[in-house]
Amino acid sequence: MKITSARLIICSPDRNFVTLKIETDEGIYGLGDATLNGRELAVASYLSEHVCPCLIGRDPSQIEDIWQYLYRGAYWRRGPVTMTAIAAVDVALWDIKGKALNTPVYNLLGGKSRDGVMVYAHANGRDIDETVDSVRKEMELGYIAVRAQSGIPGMSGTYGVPKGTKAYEPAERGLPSESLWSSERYLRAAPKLFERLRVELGEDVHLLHDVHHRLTPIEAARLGKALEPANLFWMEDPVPAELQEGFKLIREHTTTPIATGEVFNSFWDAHDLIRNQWIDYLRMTIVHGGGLTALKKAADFAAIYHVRTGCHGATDLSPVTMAAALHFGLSIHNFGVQEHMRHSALTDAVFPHEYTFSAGYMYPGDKPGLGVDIDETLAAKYPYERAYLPLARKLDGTLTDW
Ligand code: CS2
Ligand code: MG
Repeated sequence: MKITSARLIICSPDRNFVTLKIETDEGIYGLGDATLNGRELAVASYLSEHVCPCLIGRDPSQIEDIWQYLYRGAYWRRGPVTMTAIAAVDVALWDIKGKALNTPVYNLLGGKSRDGVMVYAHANGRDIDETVDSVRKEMELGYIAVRAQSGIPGMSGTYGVPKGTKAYEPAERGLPSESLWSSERYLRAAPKLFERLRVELGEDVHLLHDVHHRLTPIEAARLGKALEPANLFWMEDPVPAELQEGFKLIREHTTTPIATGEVFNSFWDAHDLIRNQWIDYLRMTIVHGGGLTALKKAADFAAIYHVRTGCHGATDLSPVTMAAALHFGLSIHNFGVQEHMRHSALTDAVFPHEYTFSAGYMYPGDKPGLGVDIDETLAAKYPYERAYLPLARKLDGTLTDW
């Protein structure tokens, strides 16, 4: 089998997606997600200008060799653009291999380790009352794990809470918007939210919370301690992770489990975090972390240190990544949880897929390959529109992490 073409399908059904389609001389094709929220065309250019020409004529079954060729051969290593591009090729090749061998991708990763993949949904509200109702709604839909994000008293808006009545979508058309942030007000409000959630909804539901990189280590330690009575499943991205050692300080003060890594693009971003057990869950995701080939290696290293996976799964990761994540989550032993921010009906129509949700778990289906496709005719009706993630400033105007 030989690769005969590798081309991009860029579309925007509600939000931007970049999809790589690799076709072969035996009529089998594979899909890879190449979406990097807010920087989509950078990855598209990296693929079309620098990667795709090198794929033509290659044997698509040589997944490991092609991964090494694209990683080492670039000379300039790592970074979100490079690793998202490599991930798109990698996932498309696993899709092709599954189709060629007439088996679902999870079978190529070691087979099923569990019946289904536990997922968590997003709940949010402008205040505690709305957020409690939102978590309750997700539980009524069948989720047994729910992330809760609430507005902060005295602040006009914050991460994770939609501005209008539409479902929360991180990227916004037009130039980046700016919002204000106050760690002091947040640190007063967050523990009250989870105290109320436990009183109203009980102990059984897994509650998660995303700090979204906005605190210092000692502030995160304070929050982790304050959240201990709520028994969170995890406190996510407590601090920016460039200083991996910063997590050591948090760890010394609290037993609230810690998850981080959705912005990681290489195992090396998590090396110290894992080998020192400074985290409990690795959020690095297939589309931004170099693909299934890379994530499998990262997960196997993490397993040695009792670290489990908790892959990122927001709407800015396409259904191709969702499918790949479910095959991955079904198979690896140290699976923790998979994020499931539901795509819109229009996005699901552009990306028909086999995966399903039932009673808190998702299932990738048993179709050969990933079990996801793209309707190119429908996709063409929704062209790319530049969009950005918001920025944040402290009350005194200092730019901070959004
Ligand atoms: C968030 C994301 O899902 C999460 O955990 O951190 O919504 C994140 O803000 C977006 O994926 C950024 O594109
Ligand atoms: Mg997050």
